[in-house]
Formats: sequence, structure tokens, C-alpha cells
Amino acid sequence: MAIQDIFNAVMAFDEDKVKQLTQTEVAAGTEIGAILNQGLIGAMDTVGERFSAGELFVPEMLMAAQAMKAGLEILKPLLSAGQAQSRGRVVIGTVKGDLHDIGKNLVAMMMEGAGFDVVDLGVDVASEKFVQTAAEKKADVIALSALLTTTMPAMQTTVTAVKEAGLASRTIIGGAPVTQGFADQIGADGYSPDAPGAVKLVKKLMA
Ligand code: B1M
Repeated sequence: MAIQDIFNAVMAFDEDKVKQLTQTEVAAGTEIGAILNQGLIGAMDTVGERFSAGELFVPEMLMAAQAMKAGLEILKPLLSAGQAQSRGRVVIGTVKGDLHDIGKNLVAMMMEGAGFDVVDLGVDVASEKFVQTAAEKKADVIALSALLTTTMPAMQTTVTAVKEAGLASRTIIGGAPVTQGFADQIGADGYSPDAPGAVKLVKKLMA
């Protein structure tokens, strides 16, 4: 029942309650994977579905992601200690010249919520930095965000650099001006219009 309470607290965007309930569950010895998958990730999956159905909007999604993150912070040290398995590693960032990060942060949070190990490079990230970090971290996926039409070419530069470096990492792109057509044009492995879709896409690419 207590894991369901964590689920409900995420759905109610109650950051303090999520934190408190997660701490209580960890102290009670509940399996970390169960807290993560049924409580935190389960709630974010539902949030994602409701967003896709037009029942929830970006502000609610951000609040739920923030609440989920409060629980995740408590679980993180335990997860890295190997009590639950990461679904894969994603290197994410907003491309060179672009300082918008709200959507990118949302994607990163939802990926973390879905159980991926996320390395967030922040904003204004050069293609060399994406390539270097993805190589070092053996990233499964490199996720690029852009909000400006003027920074979309930096996606092309990065996708090309990843290919030229011979990395096995797949590239996905997103952001308000980006389209599936553009993804096809620059040879990215995938595109999503929103954060829940990006999570689904990465799951699909890694299946
Ligand atoms: Co700027 N800005 N901005 N801005 N800004 C836009 C993007 C703009 C559309 C506003 C407008 O003119 N109507 C316009 C771009 C026009 C264009 O190129 N087509 C614009 C401009 C022009 C600029 C400046 C150039 C303004 C200036 O200085 N003259 C400047 C550029 C600075 C720079 O980046 N170098 C600038 C600056 C800023 C602020 C710093 C003030 C601020 C950013 C703060 C921040 O991010 N920390 C800002 C903001 C807030 C916006 C708007 C108003 C909101 C963007 C946002 O956060 N939306 C925006 C207008 C708008 O979009 N209505 C605008 C909410 C967010 C959740 O949505 O990021 O789209 P979004 O993310 C979505 C999806 O796109 C997707 O998932 C999210 C939802 O689930 N998604 C991905 C995003 N990344 C993804 C990656 C994926 C998959 C999905 O896979 C990897």
C-alpha cells in the first residue's frame, strides 16, 4: 500500500510527501527496484500517458517530474550501489548556441524516472563534447534538444560527428522547431515531439 502512496504523491505533485514516503520505504527495507518501478516510474508512465491523451499539460508534467526527482534523489545512491539495474545510459544536452533547457530538463527527468542513467551536459553543448562524453560513458543514446531554428544545424553537426567518430551510440533529437522530416534528413536515429515520447523512443531503440 505504501508504494501506492508514493505513486499517488507523485500524481499529486507533492514533492515533500514523495521524499518522506520514499525515505520511510527505504528505512523499512522495501526493495529499491519496487519503489522505483511501481512508485516513481509507474507514476511518471501514467503522467506521460495522460499528457499524450491531452489530459495533463506541460506545467503538470514538470511538477510531477520535480516530485519524482525528489524520490529519485533518495534512491540514486542505492541504485548506483547495484540494487536495481539501469535500463541504459543516455547523454543529453541542448545543442551549441542554444540556451533553452526547460524541455531538455523535462526529457532528462523523465528518462531518469524511467530508469535510465542520464548524463546531462546542460546547454550550449558543442558536438565535440557530446562525442567525447558519449565515448567515455559508453552511452547507448545521445539525446539532442534545440528550440531555435538557428541552432538546428548544430544537430546535424553533432549527428555527423557521432557517426564520424564511429560511436555505437544512437542519436535522437527533439525540441519545438524539430520534426521527423528533419531527423530523417540529418540521419538521426529518432525524433520525438515530447518528453514521454522520447522515453518511449529510447526504450524502442534499446529493445
Ligand atoms: Co526563447 N525562443 N529565446 N527563451 N523561448 C522561443 C523558443 C521562441 C519560439 C519564442 C518566440 O519567438 N515565439 C523563439 C524561437 C524562434 C525560432 O527560432 N523559431 C525564441 C527566441 C527567438 C529566443 C531568443 C533568440 C530571444 C532573444 O534573445 N532575442 C533567445 C535565444 C537565447 C539562446 O538560446 N541563445 C531566447 C531566450 C529565451 C530565455 C532565456 C528567455 C528563455 C529560456 C529559459 C530556459 O530555457 N531556461 C526562453 C523561453 C522560456 C522561450 C519560450 C517562451 C518557452 C520555451 C519553453 O521552455 N517551453 C519559447 C516560446 C515557446 O516555446 N512557446 C521561446 C516549455 C518547454 C517544456 O517546451 O522546450 O518545447 P519545449 O520542450 C518540449 C518539446 O519541444 C520536447 O519536449 C518538451 C515537452 O515534452 N523536447 C524534446 C524538447 N527537447 C527535446 C528533446 C528530445 C525530445 C523532445 O529528444 C532528445
